[in-house]
Amino acid sequence: ASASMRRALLSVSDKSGLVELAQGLRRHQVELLSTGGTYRTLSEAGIEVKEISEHTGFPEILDGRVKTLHPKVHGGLLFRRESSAHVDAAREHDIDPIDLVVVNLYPFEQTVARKGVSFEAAIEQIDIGGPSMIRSAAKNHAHVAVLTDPSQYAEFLEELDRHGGKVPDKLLARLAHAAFLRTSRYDHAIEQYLAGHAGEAQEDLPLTMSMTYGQSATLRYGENPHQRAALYIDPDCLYATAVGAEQIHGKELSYNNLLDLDSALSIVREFRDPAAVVIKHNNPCGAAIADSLANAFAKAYEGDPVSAFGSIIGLNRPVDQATAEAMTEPDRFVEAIIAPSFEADAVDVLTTRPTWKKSVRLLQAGDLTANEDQRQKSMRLRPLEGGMLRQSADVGPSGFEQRKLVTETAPSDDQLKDLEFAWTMVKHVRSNAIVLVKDQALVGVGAGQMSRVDSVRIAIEKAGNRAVGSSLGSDAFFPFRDNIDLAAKAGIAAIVQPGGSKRDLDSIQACDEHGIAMLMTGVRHFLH
Ligand code: 93A
Repeated sequence: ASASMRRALLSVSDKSGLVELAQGLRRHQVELLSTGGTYRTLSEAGIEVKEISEHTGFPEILDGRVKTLHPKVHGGLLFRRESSAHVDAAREHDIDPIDLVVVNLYPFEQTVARKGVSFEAAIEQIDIGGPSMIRSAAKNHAHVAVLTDPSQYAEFLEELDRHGGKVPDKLLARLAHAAFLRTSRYDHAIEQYLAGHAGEAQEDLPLTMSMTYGQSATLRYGENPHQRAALYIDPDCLYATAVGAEQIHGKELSYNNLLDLDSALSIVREFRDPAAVVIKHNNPCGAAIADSLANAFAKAYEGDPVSAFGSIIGLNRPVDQATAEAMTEPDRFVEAIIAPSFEADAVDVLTTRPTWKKSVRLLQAGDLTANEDQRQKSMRLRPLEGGMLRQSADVGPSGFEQRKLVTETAPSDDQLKDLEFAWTMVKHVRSNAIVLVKDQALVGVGAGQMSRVDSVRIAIEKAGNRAVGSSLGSDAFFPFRDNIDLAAKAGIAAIVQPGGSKRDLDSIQACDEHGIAMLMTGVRHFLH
């Protein structure tokens, strides 16, 4: 089925493409109605068009605040063409059908984005008549078409030509969806502006929320192939993210790729020095900082080369050729790489090496430091069955700056660097989290265990003989001294942890017995 286009109402603020569209409609003998400014543009172009005030018999009043808010407009859009009662009512009240609405709205978003715009000027840009027509037309999309953006005009005319002046149902349905997406975004922009004006947005961490995430992509599947999944992007997020990154090469991203890429980026952006991280199942299995990106990558990969197979790599510098060479060494397999950008030489290496999977996904995230203040205020969502948790992101001061030495032994300068690195990394490992660090590289990780001592044991096992002289970070306090005793046996030299256990003194005493240096930060960094 389809709808015939006999009468159209055009009322647009953005007049681009308007004349061409009107000419196309006239070719199909569509009668054109129009509001003041739009009418002028069309008649000046020599197009036959009637003013809406002539059609309704009611003038535009109140400086244009009321121009199309009339029963002859909304009746003409809303009556059901297949209902004899509706058709009779329309006839009785002299209401002619309107089959197409072409409306784009007063530029509210652009107006409030400008500096120094007065509140009164912003309010005047709240379009009332336009969204009303868009909504009426979209509700009655069984019979009525609605265009809300010049980018839709060309396809619409092509379809009209192809179907002899009619619009197929499928297109009507798509246009109706686009229409409500447009009005919902428009209202969201007004809501955000008024929230700011009313002082609501002044809160540091607003706990009110509006969900305006547009569906950006349907994913092939979710965590597992039998799960359906989609990705949504926050259009208001201005800082560099994995979901906002530009994919310049490789296979389609999967649900699990996106999870890992998100973790990878959140880790490497912590460091000012060249940094690399290797992610598997949302935990880092390798990470390092160094004097160059290539060296950072090599150190990170060496952290756990077995786990690194099929990993996601994060880097905090533009990827250069040397780093690309290091990544593509034989027997290395990487699923995806995210970095601020890729140099042309690096892309060349990463996409043509014969021994390397050419389907590797390359993602350019852009400047990792831009709009950091927005990131600092950002919130994280976590779905629950039948509900949702929301909290501010763990992005503030880590606590390392307020660390206290609690043992007789103090860390050496090198150990202090490793402790700081460990403290940064442990924030990004699922709890209970233990990391071991040597020479500013991750050498052992214990993640996601139900008892802390098991995480210590796993981290030590992963590190092997690299545990000797390493520094340990723990995301929360040690409940018992057994953790320290295990660490001492493995040769661990220094520890950083929040402290706060009833038995802190036991742990401190254990450190003193073993000659281990320990810092307490006072800040816990659970991550579940
Ligand atoms: O002030 S309004 O909310 N009142 C109305 O009745 C109305 N009807 C259409 N704004 C209204 N419009 C808007 O006028 C349209 O959405 C469009 O953006 C604009 C087109 O005006 P003109 O044709 O005079 O340039």
